[in-house]
Amino acid sequence: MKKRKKALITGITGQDGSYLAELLLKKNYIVHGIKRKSSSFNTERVDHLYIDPHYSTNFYLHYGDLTDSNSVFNLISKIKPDEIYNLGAQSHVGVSFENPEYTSEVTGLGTLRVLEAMRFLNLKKCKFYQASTSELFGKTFGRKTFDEKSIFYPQSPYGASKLYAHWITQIYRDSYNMFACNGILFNHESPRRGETFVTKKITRFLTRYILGLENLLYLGNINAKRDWGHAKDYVEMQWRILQQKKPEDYIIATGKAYSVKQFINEACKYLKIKILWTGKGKNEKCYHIANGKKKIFIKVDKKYFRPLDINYLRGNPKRAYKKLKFKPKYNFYKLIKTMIDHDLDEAKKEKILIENQ
Ligand code: NAP
Ligand code: G4F
Repeated sequence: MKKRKKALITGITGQDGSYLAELLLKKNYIVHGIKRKSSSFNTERVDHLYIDPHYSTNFYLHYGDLTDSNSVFNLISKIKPDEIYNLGAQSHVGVSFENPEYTSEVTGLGTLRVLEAMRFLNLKKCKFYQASTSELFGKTFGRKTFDEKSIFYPQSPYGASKLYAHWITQIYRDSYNMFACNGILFNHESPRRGETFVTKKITRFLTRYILGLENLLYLGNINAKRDWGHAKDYVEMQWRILQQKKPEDYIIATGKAYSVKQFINEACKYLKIKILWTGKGKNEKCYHIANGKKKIFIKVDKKYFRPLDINYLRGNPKRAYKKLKFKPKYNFYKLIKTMIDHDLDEAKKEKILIENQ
């Protein structure tokens, strides 16, 4: 009988970690994940996968932290995984300006800690996936798209930390002949996206707004453009990257870019909310038009602007199309619908709870 593969996922409680765990379990892997100690439950995204380990299960959660070499080393040594997916990170670009040192510890050095444990334990057959990012490209210099050969010029402490992680992954691959790969993923969203990222902030607000649970949304740079895909499509590529013959780095993107404002417009269209934009830059406002009246419901607030931002990111996924047979199931419009449908259900449940209080 074929031996079942063991995977270790750092960041299993996050958006990608939860989808990847589902995918690997479907592929008959035994899945181990590292979760951080928190004062309240932080496993909401994977609770449906959890089975009390006193019963038969293929899914295990372990306490650990990417800032703690001992926990990383001990877990890798105990589990001896066939594949490690390093998805754990302080992943919020805005927050990285407020907590740059912590971001570097987790997002940058955390990667080194995993690679060093693999090297020290001589896990020659273990494959390693690093969650690299389009934030590495940073400044556009007039470039229209970014591919595997584009130069990096990050614009945030997060981007700089990820750049270190990206290079250290390549350096370990070349120095120690490790099967270590970077997936350079452009923005990917889903109903499980963290509430402080812009897409989720919008879909959550709009669905709660139409049910009367919220009144006003404040946003930052709404003219920024991103290449937005769905996390479910992207985690499948994370797995495929590790199934290739040679360890290589890949761009995963849709090849299309839309602004935050376009995201709002499409979301409102889907919810049949009639809107009107006025003003420019920090004075830009969005009105909801209903019953012959207009009411401000989205405003720009300088609090949400970053000291530096990237205005435009669009990937060129040609290589992934060809080599990984990447064929995304979601486009921008389907992504928005999926997020809205989900958030509307959540808002309805919330409203019922409030009404029954
Ligand atoms: P996410 O939802 O923010 O998840 C991040 C995960 O990392 C969470 O499980 C979090 O745990 C964990 N984590 C944070 N600090 C940690 C620490 N000190 N030790 C161990 N784990 C820690 O991020 P995501 O969207 O799933 O993204 C997954 C990875 O891909 C990240 O590395 C991100 O930087 C990268 N990436 C994301 C995108 C995107 O558009 N989503 C694009 C390119 C690259 P808690 O649940 O306890 O917070
Ligand atoms: O949703 P965001 O915070 O995502 P961002 O900064 O692009 O980073 C995400 O994607 C990266 C891949 O490119 C990942 F590596 C990273 O881990 C993360 O998942 O912001 C998107 C854009 C930015 O330009 C931001 O300035 O939206 C703009 N924005 C405008 N108003 C806002 C807001 N972003 C947030 N989070 N909140 C706002 O109110």
